[in-house]
Formats: sequence, structure tokens, C-alpha cells
Amino acid sequence: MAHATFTAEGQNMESFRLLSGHKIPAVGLGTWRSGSQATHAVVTALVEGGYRHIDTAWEYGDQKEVGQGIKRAMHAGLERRDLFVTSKLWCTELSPERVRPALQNTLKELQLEYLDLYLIHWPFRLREGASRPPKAGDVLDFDMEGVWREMEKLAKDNLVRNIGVCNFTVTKLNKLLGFAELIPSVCQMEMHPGWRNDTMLELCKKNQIHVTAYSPLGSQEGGRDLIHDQTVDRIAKKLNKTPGQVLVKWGIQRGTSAIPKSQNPDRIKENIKVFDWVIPEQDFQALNSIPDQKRVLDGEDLFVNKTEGPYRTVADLWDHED
Ligand code: NDP
Ligand code: 1BO
Repeated sequence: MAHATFTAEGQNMESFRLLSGHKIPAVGLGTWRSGSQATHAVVTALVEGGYRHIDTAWEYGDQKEVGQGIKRAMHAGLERRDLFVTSKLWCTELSPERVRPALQNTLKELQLEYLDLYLIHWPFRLREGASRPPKAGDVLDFDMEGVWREMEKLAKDNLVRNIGVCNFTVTKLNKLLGFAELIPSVCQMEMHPGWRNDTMLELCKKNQIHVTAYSPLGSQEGGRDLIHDQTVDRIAKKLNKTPGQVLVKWGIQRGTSAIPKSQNPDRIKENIKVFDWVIPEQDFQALNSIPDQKRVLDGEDLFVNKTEGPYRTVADLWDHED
């Protein structure tokens, strides 16, 4: 259930309550592929846009820039306790002894004392220096329980407020739930009207795990152009909103937070104006019926080696669940 609060800018900002008791703001700024623009994007989002939630990852190579943006926003008067900062543990660090050093490096790059959320980025361990696509021996065994125990210790030591996972399947989430002492607060998954992934959403809801929808606009660059989808466009025109706003709102109306990426100041500010209106039921259902359901980020380039395995097909990565 969403809770409404107001930021200092007067922006009505909804948030969702996590199992841990912390709140996650319903809209966050994505920063993948923001590169050197990440600092400016973060400052625009936090100081002008009313955002309080930033999503980054070691793999994005922009944690230092994101950290500088957060620092500038704090100089402008924002308090650390009002922000929700997420980062992610990369695949080369998916062994128990590498978890804490990886987090410490992330905190250093971000110039922060703690994270609000630390996520396992993908449930596949890669050898350092792995090729894309992986060569034989690049994809290693992943000790999920050992890594999760270390994630739990980070939370117990208050270095991270919440821990969670990304890109999990029903099979993998059920396995983790079988041994977890700390249930993941958040599962971050690709979700937009072109890839609704209802099965994972239902499993997470059943276990009170909050879902964050990544690539809520379809990712655009090399992804799915939902901005120009005719159903999205028709609903946007009818509601006098932009396609980007309709897509973000769709995620929130499903009970997920959403983390649209933009490095364009106007679009950053546009994407968060989603709180004082609703998508009417009929239009919501039309978005829920967009055909040709397909992932944009299927992991093939990162983890599939067609001849050597251990994952020879995309279906192998997703445990043949789609
Ligand atoms: P999004 O779905 O957020 O789409 C971003 C693209 O849409 C960019 O090209 C952006 O261009 C454009 N855009 C942004 N706003 C608008 C708008 N209002 N109208 C038209 N175009 C717009 O894609 P991402 O794949 O980046 O996903 C969002 C975030 O989710 C990532 O940045 C990352 O933080 C996270 N993520 C997590 C993953 C995981 O494995 N856990 C995987 C993928 C993403 P411009 O910048 O020029 O505005
Ligand atoms: C390779 C990283 C995908 C975006 O999170």
C-alpha cells in the first residue's frame, strides 16, 4: 500500500513500506548509462525534481558521479536520512568473502556511511575479466546461501538498511526463502507493460517482498519503444499526460516502485509528476493487455555460452519459467 508524503518542494511523493519498516519512495532516478551526466542528473532530480530515491550499481561505473550529486544535494539542504540510495553487488563479487569489500568500495565511491538498499545484481557469478558473451569458464558456481549470509551481516552491522535481489526467478527466490534469516526487502525486476512478469509480482506480494520495476519505460536504447506504443500514446493523450508519466504511473498502480532513467532535466522532472492522478481502470486494463510480452534484458550477452554452458540458452537463465 502506498503512503503519501510531501517533499520540501511541495511535490506529493508516495512511498511503499518495506518488510523492514523502512519506506521506499515510489519513484527513483535510474542511472544506468548516465555516465558523466550522472552528477547533474542526480542534482536535478533531488534538488529540482523532488526525488528522494536514487538507483545505481557498481557495474554502471557511475557511483562516484552519483555520490558527487548526492553530496551537492546535501549541501543544498537535503538530509541523508530523507534519501533512499540503492546500489548492487556485481557478479564478479558473488562469493562470500568478496561481499563486504565490495560494499565498502561502493560506500567509498558514493561517499556514504550506509546504503538504504543493497541488491544482488544478477544471480550468476562471473570470473573477473569475463568476456561478453562469456567464454568457457567465465561463469562460475554461485554459493547463494553463503553470499546471502554475508548480505545479512551487512544489514545486522547497519552498513545497509535493507538487502534484496534482482533478476531472480520463482525457483531462485523460493530457494533463497528456504534458508534466509532476513527475507529480502526488495526484488528488483524488469517490469513495464511490454513485460509485466505477473508471476514474479504475485510471488513477491505473497511473501511481502516489495518489487521495484526497472526499465519502466522499456529501456529505449536497444530496448522496447513503449513511449511510442499506440495504447500508451492514446491513454497519455486522453489523460493529458506524457507517455513516460503513464508508464511510470502504471508501475506504481501495480504496487511497485519505478526507477525511470533520464539525464535530461525536463524528462527527469516530468517522470516524477505521477502522484495527483490515476489511470482509470479501463485504461489500466488496456495497458495490462499489451501483446508481445518480451524481456528487454534477457541476460544473454552476459551469461549465455551456447556451446560450453553452464547456461546455453536464455531459457536456462530464467529456469524455463517464461
Ligand atoms: P528506462 O526504461 O528508464 O528508459 C530510459 C530511456 O528512456 C533513456 O533512453 C531515456 O533517455 C529515455 N527517457 C526517460 N524519460 C523519458 C520520457 N519521459 N520520455 C521519453 N523518453 C524518456 O530504462 P533503463 O533500462 O535505464 O532502466 C531504468 C533504471 O533501472 C536503470 O537506469 C537502472 O538504474 C535500473 N536497472 C536495473 C537493472 C537490474 O538488473 N537491476 C537492469 C536495468 C535497469 P534520456 O536519458 O535522454 O531522457
Ligand atoms: C549490465 C547491467 C544491467 C543494468 O542493471
